Amino acid sequence: MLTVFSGGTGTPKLLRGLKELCNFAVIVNTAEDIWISGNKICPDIDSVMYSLSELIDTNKWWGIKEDTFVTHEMLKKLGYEEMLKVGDMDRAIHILRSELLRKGYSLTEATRQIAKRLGVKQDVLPMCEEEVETIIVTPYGEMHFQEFWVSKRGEPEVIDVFFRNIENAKATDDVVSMLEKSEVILIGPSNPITSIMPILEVRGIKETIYDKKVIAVSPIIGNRAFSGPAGKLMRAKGFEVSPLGILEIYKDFLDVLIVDKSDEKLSGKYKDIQIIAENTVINNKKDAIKLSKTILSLIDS
Ligand code: FO1
Repeated sequence: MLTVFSGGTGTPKLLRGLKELCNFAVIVNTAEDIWISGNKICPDIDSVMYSLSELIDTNKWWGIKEDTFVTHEMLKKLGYEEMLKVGDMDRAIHILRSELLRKGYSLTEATRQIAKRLGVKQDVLPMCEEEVETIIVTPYGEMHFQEFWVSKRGEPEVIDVFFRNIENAKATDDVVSMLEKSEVILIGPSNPITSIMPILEVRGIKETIYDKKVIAVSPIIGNRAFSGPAGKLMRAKGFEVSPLGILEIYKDFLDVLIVDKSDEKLSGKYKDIQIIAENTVINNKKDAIKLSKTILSLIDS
């Protein structure tokens, strides 16, 4: 079995290709989740589900394609400003999730039900049930990741990043049994600090991946993050912003790092880790399928 660790942007792009070629499960970051207007938004789970069901808005890589924002705009007219621009169809998913949670279902079960209703065939598993929050420490104080990224447009200087309540988070039974069944772990091209680190820090996850084949796709090309604030956050955590910085973060358990063709000079062996260069820029489904084929060839080798 192949299990993919995913955040909300880079990896869902890849999953859209991978799903055409094989079956897999996805363990998803929930540390960027936030309650807005009475509903729980799980941006990364939703982007994974929307990508796997072809509902994703491929312009923004969050939300549902052709969504409208009637409720969001009406709330604004009423003087109530939501932190995130929530689409109407997207909000329907948040309402259903929150109702299931209020009825006592776990986030794992609520996600399973919603994914099934959206026609998703793969197992999409939240990393844990406990509420964990990515907090960005800035000169203006501490703020939730969404406040930093959306309200403040990722502009404040980042002093530190931490995951509130991670010490109480433990892998769910579903995550544990999926990891037991998995021979290969794929760490997608997601932000290593805010998307992948929370997954690795959930008790019971990192411990289980040392004896598996772990393949990662670098979200950093040259000295720049492909998208989002990965570069800024890596720097704040003391890592070099380069594929080698990614290697440094994952080196304890990594077997293969896929870097972009433009970083071909890095290919070869670094300690025990194989570095392979491939086109990692995903502009469309064809790119996603091509990169997925390379990944699958590495699994078989
Ligand atoms: N990102 C934005 O930059 N602006 C938004 O208004 C916004 C709304 C939003 C609503 C639902 C959702 O699931 C995601 C949303 N995002 C928005 C994306 C989100 O802030 C982040 O890109 C992810 O958390 C990164 O993984």
